[in-house]
Amino acid sequence: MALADFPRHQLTFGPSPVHPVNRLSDHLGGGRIWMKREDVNSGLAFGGNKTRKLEYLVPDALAQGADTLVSIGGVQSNHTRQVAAVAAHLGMKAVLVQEHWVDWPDAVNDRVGNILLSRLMGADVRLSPAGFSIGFRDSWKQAIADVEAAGGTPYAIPAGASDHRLGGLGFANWAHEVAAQEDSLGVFFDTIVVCSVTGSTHAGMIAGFADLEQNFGGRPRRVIGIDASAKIDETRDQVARIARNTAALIELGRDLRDDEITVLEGWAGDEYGIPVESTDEAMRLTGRLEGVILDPVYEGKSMAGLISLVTDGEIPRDSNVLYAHLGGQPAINAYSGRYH
Ligand code: 5PA
Repeated sequence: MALADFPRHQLTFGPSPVHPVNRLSDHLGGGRIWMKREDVNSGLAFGGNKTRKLEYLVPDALAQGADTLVSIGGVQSNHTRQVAAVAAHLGMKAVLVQEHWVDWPDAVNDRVGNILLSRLMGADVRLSPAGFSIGFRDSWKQAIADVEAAGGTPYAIPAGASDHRLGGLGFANWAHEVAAQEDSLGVFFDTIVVCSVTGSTHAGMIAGFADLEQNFGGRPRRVIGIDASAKIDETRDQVARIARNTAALIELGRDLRDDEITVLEGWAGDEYGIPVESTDEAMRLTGRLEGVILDPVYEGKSMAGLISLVTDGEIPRDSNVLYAHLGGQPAINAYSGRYH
């Protein structure tokens, strides 16, 4: 089945905005940088990259007669907040397992930002002491079993909606959206930069851009993932697996090559969820020059990567670079001890 034939339940406003960030480009003195803004893609609890992925999971959940979305993430997960919003919007319940992914000392870490918003939207929020992992967890299986035991019909959504058959479709569609926007703007983005953790954002893009090239006469381009999990091997494996599954699902018509799957390390610091100096610098620079807010867990790290690649000339001066801003700002409130 071609991508366009998969059922999609629209949760976004429509195509997300694309705009240049000229003061940042001038400051770095390299390629021209633009942003595509998933942080303002929806009216559902500030949106973000998961809202796009969920557009393709929701028809499946509805077809199965589910009444409860069950998902998992860290205490400050953006993903679970978006699941809570989508459940509220559809008149469903949400059960969210929030694990102790980050050892962060902020006193209000489990009371502000994303978790506050999820509670406000009526989700059943369950704190769990388990550490960082993007895999399948007992606590999540237990939550699913609890819903069933209470007579409900759960729909299970893994961390970041990634390790799911349909998880890559949202960003495969994003690639097609970019191509349409390029046509109307008269620009070609030869390089895409995106943050990668559970992997289906980056993986979906790889499959989608390959589809454009293979089946729609598109030009080749680089899609560079910046690891923010500090577990580079796991991220690479996960991105490669989801990209290949998604490519097969949308009937790409060829295998993805290894050189189409690029996840770079160097900006995650030692641990997921803990900002380092380059993260803070990227956040402050983007805030000061553009009035655009990045978070310390994901986008601050991918922007740090972009800044290095542009400054070093790894991304050439004549490049048009599209930075995927994937959202995540609510978590900043849980980092008040660092940014004041
Ligand atoms: C997240 C993920 P992927 O997980 O698809 O690789 O996306 C990485 C990413 N930017 C990038 C933001 C703002 C994100 O929230 N967040 C997770 C969450 O639980 O919120 C899945 C980890």
